[in-house]
Amino acid sequence: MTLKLYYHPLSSYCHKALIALYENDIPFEPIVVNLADEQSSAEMKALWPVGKFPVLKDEKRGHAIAESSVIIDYLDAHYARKRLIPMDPDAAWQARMWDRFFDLYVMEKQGKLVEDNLRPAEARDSHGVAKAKDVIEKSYAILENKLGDNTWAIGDEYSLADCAASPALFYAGLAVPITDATPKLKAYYERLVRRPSYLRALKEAEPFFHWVPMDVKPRLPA
Ligand SMILES: N[C@@H](CCC(=O)N[C@@H](CS)C(=O)NCC(=O)O)C(=O)O
Repeated sequence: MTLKLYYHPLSSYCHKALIALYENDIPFEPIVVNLADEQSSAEMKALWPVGKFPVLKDEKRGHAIAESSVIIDYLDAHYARKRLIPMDPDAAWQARMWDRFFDLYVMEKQGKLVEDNLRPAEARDSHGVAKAKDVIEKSYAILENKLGDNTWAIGDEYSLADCAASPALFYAGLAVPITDATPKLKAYYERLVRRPSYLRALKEAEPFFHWVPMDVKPRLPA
């Protein structure tokens, strides 16, 4: 197989890469990595010493590509029939800007909540957790204003920004629920989690949902 994806089915950033692969029916070999196991992660770390997944290996072109947004950019350039970063330059910067928004102000903050739950009681960072939740709440309010009548993050076309939004909102919603107080965001979230590409990634993650170190465990959309 030309493409190998080093990933874990539960990982939010890996969901972004999976969505892009599934959106375009791009064949790849999935390689599940256990980061806690040195042997399991050695091959991936040899490709990307930072040691974070997803990592995509393209055996045909001889490249290892890291960072979920860059993987999507690479798939667009070489494998996608339907681009996730639009050709139109103004739509392209908007897709990239909102991808950054979801990664930095929703996904990373959700990561802080997960990381804190894994700490021993005496090392918990309640100040950092409160700050992270505050940023997520502010992000929801920004999105409620931004979405308007859009079907997807930047308009009517599904893009890179929606790939980032899907896992960011799916996991952030466990700690900071998306409610009727933000109806446009709630409706957008419902569209995201029912999109076949993301639903497929979620169904593959479901057997591992009980591992998520949050009080509220993820569930498949009803
Ligand atoms: N900016 C990176 C973030 C990747 C990332 O943080 N991945 C997490 C899993 S969701 C990871 O590998 N964590 C393991 C670690 O930090 O040791 C991307 O977009 O791919």
